[in-house]
Order: sequence, then structure tokens, then C-alpha cells
Amino acid sequence: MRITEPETEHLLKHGYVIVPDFLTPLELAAARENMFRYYPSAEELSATPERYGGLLEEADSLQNEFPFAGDTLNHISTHPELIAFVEKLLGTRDVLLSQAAIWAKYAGTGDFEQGLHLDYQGNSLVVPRDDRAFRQVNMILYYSDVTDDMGPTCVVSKRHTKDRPLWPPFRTRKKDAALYKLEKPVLVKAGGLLIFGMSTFHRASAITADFGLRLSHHFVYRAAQHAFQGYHQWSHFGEKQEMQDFVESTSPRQREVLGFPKPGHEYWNTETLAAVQLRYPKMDMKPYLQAAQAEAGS
Ligand SMILES: O=C(O)CCC(=O)C(=O)O
Repeated sequence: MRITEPETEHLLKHGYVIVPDFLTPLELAAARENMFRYYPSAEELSATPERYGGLLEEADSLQNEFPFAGDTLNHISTHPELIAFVEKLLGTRDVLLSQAAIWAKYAGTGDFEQGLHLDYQGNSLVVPRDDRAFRQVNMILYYSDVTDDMGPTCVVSKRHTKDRPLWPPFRTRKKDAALYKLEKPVLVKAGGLLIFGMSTFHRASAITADFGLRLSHHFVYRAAQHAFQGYHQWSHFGEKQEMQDFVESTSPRQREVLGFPKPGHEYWNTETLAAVQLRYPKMDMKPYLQAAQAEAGS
């Protein structure tokens, strides 16, 4: 596993962990290439800003959500190593990708500074509970080096906050200066991963560099079992070509974390097997057919 036992222990103790070099160099290069389908490089933007007027108007919120055009960002959103890690942490195989979004921040454009906060308000109808399958797993994967002047994410160890109430989820510097003194910047090379929880205070900080581009990929995973948590129902994006392409090309396990029925699921019968193949002509139905045949023979 790319996320080690000591790293998992750090996550459990502090509410966050930084995993350097989570991605292989090849994965990182492919992810950056895929990102550039969505965003110009810092050099392109500065050479021809007039081509990117709309982008500059919304510089604070240049986010795009899964499913993505191209293969790599979709594959990384459902990376087998991430799925295996979440399964182990939550103690269940039934895990879902809750949300995945990419984000570009250009130095010298928007205001990226956030206040310390918890992410749960838009991901749960209740408040976080960080044990077993109640836990949700937040992650930020960085596709560019995050130095002090490139807007590092700041995190506060849960050792300092465990006695604080979970509500309200936003804490201003004015009202809670002491909390800000406890934060640490996440300085990491491209390819590194930050994992944290819904009860971990964190924030984005300002980019103070004059020039540069910060590229990141943000995910949340959760257990399927608790419907009071969640962000997306992926079938909502079923009409998008990006979803069609991803479903056709990915593995059964990666489909499963979107809620797709697994091989052997009672949904599959002669009719659904044939009709789903019609909907997704390029999809390899063998695992579903074989599991259905094995079920019928048993
Ligand atoms: O971009 C970052 O470093 C953190 C963003 C964040 O915490 C948020 O948008 O909730």
C-alpha cells in the first residue's frame, strides 16, 4: 500500500497526514497533462491574458468536477490505492466517491485566503463522527509544488482541537486567533497527498508569489451505508459524455465507488446484462456475465 501504517496512525492521532510522492512520476506527468486540458499554464495566461478573460473574472473559483474529459483524472479520482486505503480505514468494502474536483489557482489573480473551517456542512446533514464507517475521508492531491508562497493548505492537529465543539464549522481569525496560532502549512512536492477528516480544521492560504500556478485535486470518500452523508449522486451526470467514456473504460471496482452494481449483484439478470451493454457498447461485460452465470449454476 502506498499509504503506510505509520501514516495512517498519524492521520488517526492528528486528524491529518501528508503522504509525500503518493503518485508515481508517470502518473503525475499524466495528471498534469490532463489538467492542461482544463487550464492554461501560468506562462500561457501571462502571454495572452485576453484569451482567458472569463477565467480571470472567476479566478477565485476555477474548479471543475468529476467526471473529467480524458482518462487520468478520472482514474486518479478512483485510484485503486485510495479505494483500498478508505476501505481499510472505514472497515467496510462498501465505499463511495462522494466528490472529486480539480482546482487551479494563478498567482497574482484571485484572493485565495480562507478562514479555518471544517468541510462537513455541505457533506453531511449532521456532524462528523470519526470512527468506523461514520468517518468521511477528505484528500487533496497536489499536481504542482506547494511552497510557502504558493498558498499552502494550513491544518490544525486534532490534538489541539478535540475538546472544541464541532459547530460552528467556520472560525474567524478575529474571534479565534488562538486557533490560527496552531495551524501548520502543508508544504509538499507535486504528487504529494494530504488526507484529513471532516472534523479537522484547515484552510487555503493566500498565494504571495508573483508568478505561478497551483494545481490540486480534491476528493471526499465515504461509506455507502449512511445516507445522511454525501455530496453527489453520480447518476445525475449520466448524460455526460465524460461519464459514458469513464464507465465504458474503467474497472468494475472503480465503477462500484460511483454506486454502479458490482458483478454478482442481484440487479444483474439476462435483461439488464443485455441492456446495459447496449447503453455502454464499449464496456467489457465479462465480469458481470461470468458472475451471473456462476450465480445461476450454484
Ligand atoms: O485549496 C486548499 O488548499 C484548501 C481548500 C479548502 O479547504 C476548501 O475549499 O474547503
